[in-house]
Amino acid sequence: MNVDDTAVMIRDMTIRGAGRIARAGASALSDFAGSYEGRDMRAFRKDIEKAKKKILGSRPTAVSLWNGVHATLRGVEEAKDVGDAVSMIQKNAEEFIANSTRAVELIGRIGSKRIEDGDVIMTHCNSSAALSVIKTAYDQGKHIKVYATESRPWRQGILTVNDLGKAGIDTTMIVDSAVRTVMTEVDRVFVGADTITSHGAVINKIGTSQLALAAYEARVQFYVCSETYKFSPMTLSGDTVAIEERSYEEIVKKGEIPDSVKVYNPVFDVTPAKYVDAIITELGVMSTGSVYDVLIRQLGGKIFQTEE
Ligand code: RI2
Repeated sequence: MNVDDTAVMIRDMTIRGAGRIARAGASALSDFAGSYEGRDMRAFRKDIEKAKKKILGSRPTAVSLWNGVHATLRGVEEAKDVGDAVSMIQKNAEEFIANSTRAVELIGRIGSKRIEDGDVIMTHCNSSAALSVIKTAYDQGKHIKVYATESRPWRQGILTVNDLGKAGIDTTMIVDSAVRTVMTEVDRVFVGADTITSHGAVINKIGTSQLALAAYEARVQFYVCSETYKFSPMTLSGDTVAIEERSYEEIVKKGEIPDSVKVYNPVFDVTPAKYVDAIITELGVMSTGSVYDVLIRQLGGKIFQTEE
């Protein structure tokens, strides 16, 4: 699919979910490179840079998109000609897509060990990583019950309950404001992530931090299911994560409230590391304190941005 259409579909959430938008970005850049007709390397660099900016400008919060795009363009600076750059991009994208898809499966297998027969689970929004854990545990024959939040305003909970319900899992949908009431019945919470900072704070769908607080209060285990490409290298040098705000029309219809009333629609929130029991990744289950280590290894020891 072309870059412009992909950027529009990510922005309007036709393609959504932190993992899916990263794979879509990688695939669009690969298609762009594959259909490039020019042979001038300088022009190619400029054009691919423009394409990269379009994809990255589509949604600001999930670092998965940034990491997917950069993994796809790795090495292009050193390519000797356009043909070389194109095959690098195609190979990188293919690898990124295959690895990120496999990571979701691995997270499912690793995370399912944390679920016991008879567990009552709560999840929020629609995370393929969290659903992989829950569905794998169910497929292993564990009897589980799942509470899934509606996740206003986009109501991604509808996707979640459809997926779980069709899989045969005992599923109950709740409104977001029922989280604290229901938490007393829950054994474990599993949510996804859009970005995890170097000190283990989790940026995920708005309302995640409420689940975390309610779980903390009720002494319920709170797990974040996240591929390691959702770890943000920029946060190592102190960058903060931009929280996307979307249109008021996702919350109220035009004319439903007076024009003088403002509507604030942040779509992600930050859960501090202290409320997270563990992060389930494709590398294994880790504490929030281990995110720093994984990032350093991913970056080959190069930690801080310098002026050079
Ligand atoms: P997976 C989603 O964002 C939700 O916040 C979800 O928890 C997160 O991406 C991770 O999803 P949105 O695109 O990568 O619905 O686990 O705003 O599928």
